[in-house]
Amino acid sequence: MTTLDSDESAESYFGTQLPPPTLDQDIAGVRSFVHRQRGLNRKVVLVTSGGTTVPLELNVVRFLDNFSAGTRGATSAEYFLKAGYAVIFMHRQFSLQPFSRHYSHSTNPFLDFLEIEPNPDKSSAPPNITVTRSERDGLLDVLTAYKSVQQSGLLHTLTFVNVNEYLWLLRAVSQELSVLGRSVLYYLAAAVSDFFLPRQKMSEHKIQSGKGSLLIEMDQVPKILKPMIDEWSPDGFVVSFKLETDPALLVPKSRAALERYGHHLVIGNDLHRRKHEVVFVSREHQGTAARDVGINWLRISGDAVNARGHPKEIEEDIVAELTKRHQAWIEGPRS
Ligand code: 9Z3
Repeated sequence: MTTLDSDESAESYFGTQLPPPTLDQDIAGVRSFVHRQRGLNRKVVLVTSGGTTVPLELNVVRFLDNFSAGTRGATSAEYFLKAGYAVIFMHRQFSLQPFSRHYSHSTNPFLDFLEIEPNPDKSSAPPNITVTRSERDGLLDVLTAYKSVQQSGLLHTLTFVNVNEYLWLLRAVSQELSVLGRSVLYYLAAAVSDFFLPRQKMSEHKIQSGKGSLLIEMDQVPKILKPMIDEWSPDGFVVSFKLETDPALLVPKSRAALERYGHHLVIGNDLHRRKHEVVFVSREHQGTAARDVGINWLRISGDAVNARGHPKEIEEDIVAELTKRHQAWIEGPRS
């Protein structure tokens, strides 16, 4: 297989794979959101979240998927909103979302917190629905934050399912966001497939069995961080995530990503320890040699609680650190 230079491979990808049918509509929505936030002089973060699928057929019956539930992205989006950012939340359809994530149907079903009580005024009137006493404070916190974000229009949501939709959207959204210059932060937490099946190689209809084993050769997904940083949004503050399952690879691979793309920060996380430990890999000083790299671990203990006495989420500390670094980038020297 020939390895293409990353810009070239991104260009050839977009030259051969079709855009999703809703792209223009999505771009128009992002454009007006960005325009509003720009007028208000607000910082904007693009949070990508959840996993991409890789369809195996044009009339898709089967696809490859990955484990990501979108917890990192949905949780971080809440902390960015709390920090005063406007958020574009680009997520896998049906993955976790800010606020509603607290009452996910599988881990915390909201129907279990509701009670039916007879209407005390009129026996013929429909009963009232109330919230279980022990859940009220928690729900009130979440609901208050949710309503306030809705009212202020600070959250814009976009969805993708497959890796092709993700790539087209990321390119278009980062091009739209580039007008914000340094005020934009990219927080790329989606779990993006490394391989895909180009439409030219896909079977039109459901792959039939009966011919023995199935062999599929996939192409490499273009490394789009490079054109994103060099061309689409050169002034943005870009944070990517690196996921590994072998702890020995985490720092070297995060470092290699930083050196390869020349962006601001790679946050490395191990699959099994990701809720308690991440590593920040960044250049000590912007513009310095790639070998002058800072490695900073961020850890929380399993029983840590936040200011309200709820279990602490590592995203709170990740976002606090990022907002500081982003501000320093905004105020830093222009090259
Ligand atoms: C991450 O590493 C995220 O932190 C997780 C979050 C996917 C682990 P959950 O959604 O999990 O909370 O369940 N995201 C980036 C993963 C990724 O695809 N990175 C690419 C790579 O590792 C580089 S962009 O090569």
